[in-house]
Amino acid sequence: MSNSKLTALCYPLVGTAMLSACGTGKKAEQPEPLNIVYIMTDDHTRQMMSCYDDRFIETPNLDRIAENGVIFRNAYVANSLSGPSRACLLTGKHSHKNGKVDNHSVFDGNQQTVQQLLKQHGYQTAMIGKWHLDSDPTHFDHWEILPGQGSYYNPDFMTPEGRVHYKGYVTNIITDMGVNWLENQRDKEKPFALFLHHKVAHRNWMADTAHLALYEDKTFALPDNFYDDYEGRAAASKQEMSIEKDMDLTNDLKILHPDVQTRLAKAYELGEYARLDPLQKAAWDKHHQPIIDEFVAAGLQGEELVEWKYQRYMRDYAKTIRSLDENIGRLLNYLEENDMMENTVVIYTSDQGFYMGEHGWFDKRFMYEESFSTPLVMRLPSSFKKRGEIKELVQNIDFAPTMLALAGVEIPADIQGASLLPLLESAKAPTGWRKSLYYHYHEYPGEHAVRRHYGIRTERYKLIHFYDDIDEWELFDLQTDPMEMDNLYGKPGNESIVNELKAELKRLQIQYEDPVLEKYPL
Ligand code: SGN
Ligand code: CA
Repeated sequence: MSNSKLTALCYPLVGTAMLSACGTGKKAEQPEPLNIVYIMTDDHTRQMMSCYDDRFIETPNLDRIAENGVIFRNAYVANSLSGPSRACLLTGKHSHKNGKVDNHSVFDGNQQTVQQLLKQHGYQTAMIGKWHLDSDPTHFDHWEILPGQGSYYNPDFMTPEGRVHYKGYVTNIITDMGVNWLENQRDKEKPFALFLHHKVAHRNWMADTAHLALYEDKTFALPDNFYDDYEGRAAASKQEMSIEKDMDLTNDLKILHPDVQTRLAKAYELGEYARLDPLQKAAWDKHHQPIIDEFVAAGLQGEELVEWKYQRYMRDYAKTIRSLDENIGRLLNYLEENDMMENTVVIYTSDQGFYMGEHGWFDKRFMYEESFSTPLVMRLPSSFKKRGEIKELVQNIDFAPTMLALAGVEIPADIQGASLLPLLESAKAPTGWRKSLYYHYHEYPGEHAVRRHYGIRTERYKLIHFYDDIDEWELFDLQTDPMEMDNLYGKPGNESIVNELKAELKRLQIQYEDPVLEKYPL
């Protein structure tokens, strides 16, 4: 074993026994490499996970992960969109470095990835579920992925052997595949990294028929800024992700009726709705028909209509999360019953956050808190000393180096994220952790019309520059204005904080080598 490898092993795999052996000249006890179960959902936001926010729903099984480990209060993504987030995860690099800047560019799977490095160091690697990188997975011993966004019902999967059709509900199927791989398909002599990527809770929020009746009696409170007028925020005023204007009555809210003609009605009727088999369709129609009839008869307008849309949206989204939560419970039970928890780290996160009516929106993309943030909880073996809340600023570019550190693999110098292990190893926060995060969203022109922007977030402030066809800056004081309604940029008294933040933004753009700095020098 080379020295560098030994150093790497001595640090992260700790166990006290291991640490005390390091550097003493005594023969080190060989620690068992840790297994990694990385679960990532799509568009699951902190507002809909009870260990973060208990206003709306209960998620007891997701909360179980945090209860037996840690909850990150300040976890963020680098670019709030599916494909780019997945590329950040696999490479540990910002979008401009890994090349997957938006949902249309093709990910180059020949570049260095976390699964490649893990595999080189003896790990079994598996990728199951939503992939969304437009090129085939590389360096996985096993993969079964949804084509594109995939389907909620009776989904197809792509495998190295070709396309396979499944019957049932996608969240159950992905969990079954994960458990089946753990139980029957892997080499049990080797440590493993399982990437389980759910489709839930992506638009158009199709619930499992088993959960259709849930939340129907519940009225969800409107966020305080539901009727935002976007004053002083030009980019926010130009988006196309409003519940009022852009949420589709048929595709998104399942009102399939000849009197309701919408832009996406045919996409729903010939798409997700048409995939239901006769039994599923019978349950679906039985539940939805009375809602459709009542809606058409009511002829809602104005605020009544938009608030009706909000309630349906919240209910459907909540139902898909119920299914997820039950399936997370099933997977945790499997790991517990098979005595795997003492050598397995379970990571739960999403590809980004989402708007649940804040600013009047659904979707993501903006650097505002709801979509810039992402849930992040980890279940940890007892050898890790940290439990409870972690408040440091962390980002999805940190996931790859964290997995490498868990595996005792040296972290290549070109990885831009930082291992989170120092935050997990001791009850005390490490000194010298990052004080600011960098963000860059690239997909414009594009669906939902969110302008390109980059920015910086510190513990207290956020500075954003929207560029390309507009040139607008925004400054928010998150302490006094957590909902980001009052753009302080250009208002007297904020000059010095703007200058400080711009200097820090420039430092990050240089550190991460973002070429945007050449075009918009700071
Ligand atoms: C689809 C959705 C969009 C969503 C993108 C990206 N439209 O195109 O609302 O923003 O995916 O989502 S839909 O009518 O087809 O549902 S991402 O999570 O994959 O980035
Ligand atoms: Ca997503």
